[in-house]
Amino acid sequence: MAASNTRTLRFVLLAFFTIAVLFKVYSSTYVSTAKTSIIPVEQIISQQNGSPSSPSTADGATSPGSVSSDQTPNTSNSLPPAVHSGERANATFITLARNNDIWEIAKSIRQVEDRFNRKFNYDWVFLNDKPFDAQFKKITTALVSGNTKYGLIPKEHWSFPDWIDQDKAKKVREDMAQRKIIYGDSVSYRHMCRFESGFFFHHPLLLDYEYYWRVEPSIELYCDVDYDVFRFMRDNKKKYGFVLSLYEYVETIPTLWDSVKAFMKEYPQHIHKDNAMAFLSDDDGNTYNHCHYWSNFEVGSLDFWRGQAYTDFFNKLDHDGGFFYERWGDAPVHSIAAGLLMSKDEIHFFNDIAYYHVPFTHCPTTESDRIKLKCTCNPKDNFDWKGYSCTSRHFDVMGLEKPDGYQNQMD
Ligand SMILES: Nc1nc2c(ncn2[C@@H]2O[C@H](COP(=O)(O)OP(=O)(O)OP(=O)(O)O)[C@@H](O)[C@H]2O)c(=O)[nH]1
Ligand SMILES: [Mg+2]
Repeated sequence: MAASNTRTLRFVLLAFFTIAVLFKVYSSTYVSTAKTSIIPVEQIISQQNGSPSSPSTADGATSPGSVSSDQTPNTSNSLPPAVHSGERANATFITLARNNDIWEIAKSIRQVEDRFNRKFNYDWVFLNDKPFDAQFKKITTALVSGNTKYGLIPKEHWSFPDWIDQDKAKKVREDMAQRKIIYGDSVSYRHMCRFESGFFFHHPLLLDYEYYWRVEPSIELYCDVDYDVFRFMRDNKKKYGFVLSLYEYVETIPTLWDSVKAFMKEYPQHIHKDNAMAFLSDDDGNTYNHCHYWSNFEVGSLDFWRGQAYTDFFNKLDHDGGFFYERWGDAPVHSIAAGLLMSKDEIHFFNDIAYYHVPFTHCPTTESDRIKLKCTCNPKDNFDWKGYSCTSRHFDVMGLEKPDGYQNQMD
């Protein structure tokens, strides 16, 4: 009997406690998140501060709005809006991938979305030389905040053109395999480089867009990007944006510069009078110094690649055959075109987009930038000022002042 009374009392107390908690929660002020869940304001602020919702003063009393010196406030009004308001540019992300790249591209997308695109909701176009499977589409559609589009690359953009001597190309691959040149024996890598050099911007899914941001599998983004990168390009008349630059393997492009010189002779009207030749050559165009912007990250103008100057440039290179008789990469091809056919002011270094693609990292040099942008990269990993990077040269050519402390990151 006594045990039964105790159980009843416990039940009544538990019910009373539950009702009291529910009343307290529902009488709080609510904030609606982007999805349908509702979270009390105090809880949000507490989560952002990483501290209790009512910070206490030195004497233990609570004082709303004040924070003790051992805590680090991050007031909610310093955070960007969840969805950026205002006009957007006509732009899309672009990824070339295979179905089995799904989990590596999923990681890349998640980072781009978290750091940038969840605020802007730009579209994402996926291209493949084979049809994308249902799993690839399902996972990527779930991750991207804008529309996703999936395109098959036409055969003529991913095959040997009829003027290529297949036997000669095969011998080159065998020779490069023996010399252990990276991807030297690969046919598909060559199709990929030729496609990225000459065709992705002609794909029907891209014809209506003006700007693109290229994203590869397995990349990392280390800082918040709170402004509209595409509108920056448009409003500042930029046509090519990069984050890393370096020297190309000489063995993969022995005659590329010969073709470029022949192009310059044939089409002098396409060479911009305010070009960035000094980034590409140390002797005013006689020889190539092998500097190039690393094209696995690019933000650029699709209209530039579709224009007459670049069309003539690519056709010349394509007919010379170096995509197959050597192993010309899209990075030097794009970079040489940007350096010669654009005004140098149209090329932009995105210092504030911290990025990793194996094996190189771009991390902003200046600590205040890294703090402001909530970066997670180790500044020691920054490749910008190392000996094998061309970014220092880019700064010199553009007349840009190098950031304080860059000398400390040279080795
Ligand atoms: N559809 C398709 N995509 C490819 C193929 N080969 C490469 N890609 C894509 O083309 C881009 C460049 O290829 P990667 O293999 O990353 O080449 P890389 O960046 O020079 O070399 P890694 O150091 O291996 O990353 C990536 O987005 C790949 O997913 C292919 O045969 N088919
Ligand atoms: Mg890659």
